[in-house]
Amino acid sequence: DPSECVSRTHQVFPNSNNISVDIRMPGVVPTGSDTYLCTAFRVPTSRDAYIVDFIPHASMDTVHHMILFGCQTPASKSSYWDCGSVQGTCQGESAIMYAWARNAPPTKLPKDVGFKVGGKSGMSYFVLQIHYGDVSAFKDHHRDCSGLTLRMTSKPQPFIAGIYLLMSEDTVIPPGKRVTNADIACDYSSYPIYPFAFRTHTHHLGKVVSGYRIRDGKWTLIGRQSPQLPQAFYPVNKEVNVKYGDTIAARCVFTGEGQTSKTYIGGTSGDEMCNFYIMYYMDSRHAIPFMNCMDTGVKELFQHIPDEANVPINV
Ligand code: IYT
Ligand code: CU
Ligand code: CU
Repeated sequence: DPSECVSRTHQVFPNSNNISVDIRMPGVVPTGSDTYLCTAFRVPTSRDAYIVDFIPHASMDTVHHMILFGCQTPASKSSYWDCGSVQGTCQGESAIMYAWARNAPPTKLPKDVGFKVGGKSGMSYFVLQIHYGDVSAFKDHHRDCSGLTLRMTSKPQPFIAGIYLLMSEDTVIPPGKRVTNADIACDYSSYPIYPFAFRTHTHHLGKVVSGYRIRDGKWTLIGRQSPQLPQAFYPVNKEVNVKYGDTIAARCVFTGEGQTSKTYIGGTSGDEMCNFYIMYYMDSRHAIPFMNCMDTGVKELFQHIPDEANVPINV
């Protein structure tokens, strides 16, 4: 139905604090397999608003994954654009808020938790990125309107959702070498965060990615996953909080087997990335919506990483 094929804001109940926002591809026909398309939508309020739920609408046969970013300025002014290579998603900083991947359960925010957008949050636009995998389903030239519905409220939420991103900047994977680790660690020196979901991301050479909290020398798993499985946000293993004085650490295990040249960190599918994302909530009184860690940590620290972090997950 082409009438569903537009992004729009619904003021569902007059005089209520609630709105829902549809962010849809504007009836696109991806031209080749593995096309990344992006569309931008202005946050429909200049006041602070809170996203409390995400409802995915994706054609299962063609959409490989969807990611929602928040940013100040989208990379393009077009109704949609190719955001796979040259043109990215946002100009300047961007923050990931939601990821949907085929064959993975969708992420739910806990009660009383919302992502803060609009107002002074620095999030004026949503950018939706869709990775179209197999496009043979488009032989009939139908148009795709996959996307998300965001349920939003202007009512301040007790807890603010945020993302802590651990990423490696300088890993080099030698060709033929069976195992290369990318280690990342930072001391945590802010108000407590309560992780509830995690996401791993590498390209083809990643075998397993694990994230931990280290408190008094004891390593507690936040999440461990194969980056070759759908790269959605998965629920954390058990309740782990992170507070002032803890260390947050992650390891990506790569293999250089079958490669003929060195692999570096970079943006193409021939490059690699090592990312561990923690989705957390935090008391709104001192909330920090985005944090990241790019340090390699001290070598001695990783001598104590649990063995499971080195065990590849075969898929
Ligand atoms: C070099 C690298 O690892 N890039 C990652 C992490 C990253 C995410 C965001 C870096 C920046 C960001 O603003 I959001 I600077 C990366 O590009 N990861 C991809 C997506 O961009 C989210 C991924 O799928 O995790
Ligand atoms: Cu994908
Ligand atoms: Cu990547």
